[in-house]
Amino acid sequence: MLKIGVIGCGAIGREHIRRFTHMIPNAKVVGCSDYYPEAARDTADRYGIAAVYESGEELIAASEVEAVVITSSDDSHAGYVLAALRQGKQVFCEKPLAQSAADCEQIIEEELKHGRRLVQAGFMRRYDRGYAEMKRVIDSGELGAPLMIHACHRNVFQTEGFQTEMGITNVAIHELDICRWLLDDEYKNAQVLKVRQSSLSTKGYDNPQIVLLETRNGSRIDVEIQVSEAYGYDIQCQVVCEKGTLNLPDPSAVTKRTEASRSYPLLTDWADRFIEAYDIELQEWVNAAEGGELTGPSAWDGYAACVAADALNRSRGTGVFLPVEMITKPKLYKTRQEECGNAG
Ligand code: ISE
Repeated sequence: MLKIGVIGCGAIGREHIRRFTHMIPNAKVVGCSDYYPEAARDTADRYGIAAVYESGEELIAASEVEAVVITSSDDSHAGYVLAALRQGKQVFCEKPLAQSAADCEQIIEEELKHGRRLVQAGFMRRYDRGYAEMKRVIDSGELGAPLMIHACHRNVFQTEGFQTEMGITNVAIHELDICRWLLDDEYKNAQVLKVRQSSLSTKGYDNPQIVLLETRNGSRIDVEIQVSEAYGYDIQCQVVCEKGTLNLPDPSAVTKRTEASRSYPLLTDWADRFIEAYDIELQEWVNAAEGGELTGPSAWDGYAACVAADALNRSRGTGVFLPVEMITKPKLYKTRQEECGNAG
């Protein structure tokens, strides 16, 4: 049984606590904390959590907490991951791993001291059945080399305080991870463009934005980012390969035919769209953490996405592509194939 402490009892934190409590037999949430103490107390009452800690740091240091889950605000992630690593504790951190590549480098440095992986980054899309099948087909080579990705990330709503840069660090970060994973490639150049703005979106941040990427192998990626006020929560991804294309399936829904039309409803909330992916992700993390050997997205993956995010945010308004420059990949994060001398 993995004894977990959860830092951050907002929407995603409570969702994960619900999973650990009701769906994952080998997990137990033994403590929680939140910036707003009453949120932590309410959550503890609701899910029968024994301990409420005054701060994330206190939770991390508590002897009954074996593994830490970080679901607090994005800007607090890196500090908590570092604190958990300093205690030698396993940590699952929601995306983004940090707000900058520099912070991710510190995390990597700290993790390397342990000589084994303790950090998993919450890139749940890798556990979505649609993306997983796309990855399987690409890797099989059946369609030849992947040449391009066209993707869309359309949102209905963002919480108070959302800013233009978060369109990259909080929203497009999913595509920054999933595209390099699908292509098994790293980014070379990145640029974000401001396009004609939606008159429906008047909260002071850029909306929409277009993310353009070039990979080291020369694949091109375009991602349309609508951070809010879209018609629904709509995630699209098309991979164009030499011999065919792959499209991410929509979640299943009943089709209605009536009055000379055919329709089916779309979701509006990301937590519903990826509900199954989150379930699988957390069950696999608990199993792996119990076994002591993590296999999910690593601190390196969190870093790679943040390096691209940094370049994108720096490129805003310049009209040019900026290079995406990464440090050398430490051995800890290399696949067997990379260790034998191939790309990486
Ligand atoms: C949220 O934090 C997510 O992770 C969602 O997947 C994303 O679509 C949403 O825009 C983010 O705010």
